[in-house]
Parts: sequence; C-alpha cells; structure tokens
Amino acid sequence: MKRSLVVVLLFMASCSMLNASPYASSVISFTQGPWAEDDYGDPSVVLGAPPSADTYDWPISISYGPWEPSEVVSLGHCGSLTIAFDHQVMNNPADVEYGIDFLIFSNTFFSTDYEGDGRILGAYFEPAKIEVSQDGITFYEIANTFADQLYPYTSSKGNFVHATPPGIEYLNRQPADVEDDYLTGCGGTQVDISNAIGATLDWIMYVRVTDIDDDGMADIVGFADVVPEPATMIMLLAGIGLLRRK
Ligand SMILES: [Ca+2]
Ligand SMILES: [Ca+2]
Ligand SMILES: [Ca+2]
Repeated sequence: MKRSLVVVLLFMASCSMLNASPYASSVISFTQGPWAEDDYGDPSVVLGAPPSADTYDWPISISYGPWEPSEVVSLGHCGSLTIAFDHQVMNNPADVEYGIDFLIFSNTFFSTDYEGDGRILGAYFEPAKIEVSQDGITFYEIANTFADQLYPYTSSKGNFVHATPPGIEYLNRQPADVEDDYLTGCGGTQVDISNAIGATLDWIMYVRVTDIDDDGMADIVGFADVVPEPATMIMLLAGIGLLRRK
C-alpha cells in the first residue's frame, strides 16, 4: 500500500472519530411503565454526556448518583427506552478495553456507613434488560448484564469513554479505594456486544433497555461508546493491515 494512501486512510479514520459523538445521539422510542415518580419522564435527558455534578455542584461519585429530573429518566415498571448512536459502536476484542464496547449510566450508587468508617455496605440495583441492534428492527438480548446495576459511575476520571476492569470487589471497602480500582474507567454498566444471544455482531448502532418485572424500576442517565486509547487504535489499524509496509 502506498504511504500517501495510508496517510489519507488514517486522516479519514480520525475525522470520522472526531465528528461522531461517543454518546447516545437520538431517542428512537420511549414507553414509560406505571408507578414512575412524577417529573422523571423526559427520555431526552439520556442524550449527550452524563452529568459530572448535580445542579448544586456536588460531583457525581460511586456513592452519590445523579438524582434530578434534568439528569435521570425512570423507565417505570417494565417500561422501555430505545436509543441510537450516530455511528457504529464496534465490538472491541477481549484484549482492548476488557472487551467492553459501550457503557450505560444510571443512578445506581453504593451506600456507605456514613455514621461509621465510611465503608461500602451495599448497592441499589434496579435492573433493566439490555438489547442491541444493527438496524433498529431486530434486537438481540445481552446475556448476564443489566442496566442500573454495577458499576455506579464517577465523574472523577475526566472522561466517560473507558471501561472498568471486571470483577471489582466493593463490599466493606472505602469508596476511594474502589474508584482507584476503576483505573481509567468511570463505571457504568459494562456491555460486551459478544454477549449478544443468538448473533455474532461486529458492531451495533441501537440499544434498548427494558425494566424487568420486579420491585425496582430502572433509571437511565446516559450511554457512551467505549473509545480505545489512541495507541490501541493504531495497533488495531496495524492489525488489519492498514499500516503494512509496501
Ligand atoms: Ca466486545
Ligand atoms: Ca423492575
Ligand atoms: Ca435506579
């Protein structure tokens, strides 16, 4: 391959990455189930980046989730929300960002022993089923992963586009230590497209979340494509031959 062509291809790849938003760009459909709290019915709050702080400038952390109607939409009992990204969300291989492809942010948080030593005592989960699609018509359920569950997200990492290592323990630990274990990740539900049931998907563009039939009602705050570090991106391009010497 000619070097000039390689440069043009890299330029095009970086341009398309710059133009695309890593966050959900449109709401396709929303059906709120019964029993949702008043005022938490605007699905457009999930578009764009999740909030870093509430309107009183309290930063969002793994023990202080977003809570305002301008930040959170409640699915209600068995309600459903479908969003689209403005680009293909690629299925990262297992050695890139732990294989995680996109994140779903919610208002889940760790409860702490605030009258004692501050350790984490538990977590508030209100799980929603996750489905993915390439065309917005045929959806595939993601196995064993639920929105409004692990991990509560934090704004302390500076961005919302990196995955959190799997299997972080949290009970009886200090919140700051757990956030340290997130490394460059910010939390959120960690979704691997490879866990789609009944399909092998290289990419997706649509995500549907549906509250499951239990006591809790899932709340959603945002969606983010996981963007590999630039060095990893160049390695990926090299791996598929774009950087091969002529
Ligand atoms: Ca993946
Ligand atoms: Ca439920
Ligand atoms: Ca919730």
